[in-house]
Amino acid sequence: MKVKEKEGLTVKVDLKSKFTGALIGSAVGDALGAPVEGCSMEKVRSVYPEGKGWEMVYGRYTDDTEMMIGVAESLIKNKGFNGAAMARTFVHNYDEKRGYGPGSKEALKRIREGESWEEASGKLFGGKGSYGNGAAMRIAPVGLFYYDNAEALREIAHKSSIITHSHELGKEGAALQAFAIALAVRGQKEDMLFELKEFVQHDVYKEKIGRMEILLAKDANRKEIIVGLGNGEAAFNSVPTAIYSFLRFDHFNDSVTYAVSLGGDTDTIGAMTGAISGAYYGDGVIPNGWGEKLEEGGKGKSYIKRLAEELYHSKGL
Ligand code: R7I
Ligand code: MG
Ligand code: MG
Repeated sequence: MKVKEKEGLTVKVDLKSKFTGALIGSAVGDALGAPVEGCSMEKVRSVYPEGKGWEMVYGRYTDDTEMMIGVAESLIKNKGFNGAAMARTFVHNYDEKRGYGPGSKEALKRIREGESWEEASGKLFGGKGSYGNGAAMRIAPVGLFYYDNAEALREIAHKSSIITHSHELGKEGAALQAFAIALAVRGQKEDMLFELKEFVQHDVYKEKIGRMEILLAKDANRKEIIVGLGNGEAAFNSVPTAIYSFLRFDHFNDSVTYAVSLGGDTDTIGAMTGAISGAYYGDGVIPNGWGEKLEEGGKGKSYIKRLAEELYHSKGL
């Protein structure tokens, strides 16, 4: 149980609410960003006017959430990580209409045709594997399941990435996002950058965290964030942006709308910001209008909420 001091108020955010907040927050961020994925910052503004409370347009989630659901289902069913089982779950859940990245699509096709989950993705992109953000965007359940063990979290983030993303920078992006979620669960916002700096291993991410510190210290405008941190599909151009969007504000909706307002890979940066923010504030702060609009159906919001609760219970909590 975490007790958070804010503006003189003592707000209790219980762990179960943080687990739910992370998964629903991720789905909500994905659905909010989905209608404007690939748009410029200016185009986003024409769909979501500045200064007004944003309304969810459709509430339909994309590949980010479909894969996040697969990670959660597999961790719950197998009581932890099982690579072959997680890969099978991704293949089983795969719905092309959710808009998968080309690398993930190809890796899952190879697995479906019989290649091993450990090898299928390594042959992509000239033999180095993908550094896309597809492993990071779905990692929230790993951040929750291993929130109290940084080294297990790193190991499982890497292993679960390999199913589709075996490039070092794709794996590290997933581990960084998972660790940001773990720190958010633990209530560590003030020292998040310090902890992340200690955690990361690659210079590309070390440099991005350094830039984040500089950008947070001033009132940076959106262009500076896009140039300095990125808003693209590479993990190193989107995970740091999501962490920044969380750290810059004190409310779930401010962080998530800011992330989407940058344009570019809006569903994914929205999802990753929503996961960190939801893990920090709990599900109680997710705007009602957004939660209500989030799709239901077979694996919609009620199902995602149930997965969060099962993840929580599977930790023996
Ligand atoms: O990472 P991935 O699953 O894509 C996720 C994105 C998210 O925005 C989702 O919302 C969905 O729309 O797709 O798919 P990948 O194809 O593995 O990576 C995404 C993109 O990153 C690729 O299509 C490439 O443009 C780029 N990329 C690379 N480019 C050059 N060299 C990834 N790895 C490389 C690389 O090694
Ligand atoms: Mg997507
Ligand atoms: Mg995307």
